[in-house]
Amino acid sequence: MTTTVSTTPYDDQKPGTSGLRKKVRVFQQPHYAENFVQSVFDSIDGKDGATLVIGGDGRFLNREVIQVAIRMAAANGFARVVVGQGGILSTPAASNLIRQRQALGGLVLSASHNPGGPDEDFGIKYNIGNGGPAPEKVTEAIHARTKTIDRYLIVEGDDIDLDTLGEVQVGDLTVEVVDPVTDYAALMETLFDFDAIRGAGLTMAFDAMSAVTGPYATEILENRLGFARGTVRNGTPLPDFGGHHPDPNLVHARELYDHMMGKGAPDFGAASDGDGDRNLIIGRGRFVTPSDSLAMLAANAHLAPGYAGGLKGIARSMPTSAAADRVAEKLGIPAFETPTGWKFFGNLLDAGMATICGEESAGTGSDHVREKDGLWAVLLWLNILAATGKSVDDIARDHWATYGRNYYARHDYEGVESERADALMAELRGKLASLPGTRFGDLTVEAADDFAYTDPTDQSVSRNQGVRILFEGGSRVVFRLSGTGTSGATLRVYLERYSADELDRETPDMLADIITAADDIAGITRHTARTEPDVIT
Ligand code: VG1
Ligand code: CO
Repeated sequence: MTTTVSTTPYDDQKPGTSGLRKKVRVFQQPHYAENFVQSVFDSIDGKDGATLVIGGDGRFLNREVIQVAIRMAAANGFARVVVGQGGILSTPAASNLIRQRQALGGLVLSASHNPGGPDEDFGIKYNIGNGGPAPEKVTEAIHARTKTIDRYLIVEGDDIDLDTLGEVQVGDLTVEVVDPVTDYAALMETLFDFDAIRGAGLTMAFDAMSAVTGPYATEILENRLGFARGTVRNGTPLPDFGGHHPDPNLVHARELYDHMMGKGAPDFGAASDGDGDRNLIIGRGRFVTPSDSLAMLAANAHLAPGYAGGLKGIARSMPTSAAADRVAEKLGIPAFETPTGWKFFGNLLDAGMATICGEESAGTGSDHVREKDGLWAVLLWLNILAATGKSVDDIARDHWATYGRNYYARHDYEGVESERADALMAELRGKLASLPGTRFGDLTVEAADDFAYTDPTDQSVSRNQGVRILFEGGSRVVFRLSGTGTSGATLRVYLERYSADELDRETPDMLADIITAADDIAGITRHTARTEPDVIT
């Protein structure tokens, strides 16, 4: 039954910030997906008799790759595959299932917030037994294997029925098709006070962006929490996300934003991304930046039953604003600053050093799973609104009055030629040592470095994680290149300015000087020929 198929390596299978992401057409090359999946299997021990979780965000190619991965899992010694019905599992639900089933790991098929369809993006990510993205030493081993791979193992056979719940055999492998929502919804009920949320009389709008959270949000928000039918918009997962970017930001979730800023807005608005791990939070008339959301959730988490005992620590990625650090300081708990990407939070969560983690890119989560979790953030916000009786705007204003406000924005320059983006970063790195003391307008550089992280649990070091320019007075700009794109380079410029007393200013005004300084320092226009970012979040 098991066939050994000869293959030759592809030279572009290096996992990025969150797994291997490429155009669908790249994945459709002969043996491309098989090579990567086999490289994963060749890089992990303990497959014999083990359980593997498989699921994805439902995008184009999801079902095809799942069928192949199941037959390869059978040929590589796994005893059981747990797969979401229809091939669907949100990233946080996959993380939960891996943990619940004590699986060896899982394959999460997604390109997250990137668009889907025959000409768009696909992705494969391996998660380890703690439910989280494989750490760098594992992704490096996988990458090394992709460069030498010469065969893969597969069981020949027909496609299995992914749409019927229950068990089927593929050779010696048992494939269990499970409801993708049940276990995840049960977990949410243990963390949050569903009765209080139900009883609070709140109204809301949730935009699932035609992506994976539709069925989760419909079950949890409408069926269990009693929000009105129609609260969940775009709730059916589509292989091409209806032709949109399933990226919950002010550009791609503009309709929700306009709704929340307009007359008759509900109390609370939220959206999630392609694979369900991101969240966008907008109260009536009040957008909350993801960095602020992390800080506000951490400051109020004790109001939800799952966090009533308090937090052990708060972790954020380096480009995320320091708002969360102020909360940690007040709570007397440690604050951690990690490189971009959820894989760096896993060890801190496993070690019980942090309870809540977050990124400026609309990712927030806790130790309940090992991925960021969009609906979790939505439910924690709802729990806080229900427990306090306050509006999102009240919570935000109270927070700033207590802690001061970190004005924050990210400017993305997309589709930049890779050579140009690399030249910009190289030039920047080359002049870091000379920057301290230099003035740009009214701003003076206090320190400049290339962020390196030493994991406090295993002392592993990750270098070149983004250039930080810190100005006197606490403002800063960070430059890094995206590790999730599939064509050209995306330059991300992260801008932050803290104010203890100016709490009600417009963000662009507060950041204007830093934006000018950023271009002076890095020569963005000179290198990229762009005068404006493509996306501001
Ligand atoms: C981006 C975000 C990062 C996030 C990653 C995966 O990475 O900046 O914070 O962890 O996407 O999120 P990059 O390298 O493009 O900046 V998701 O929702 O795509 O799994
Ligand atoms: Co995502």
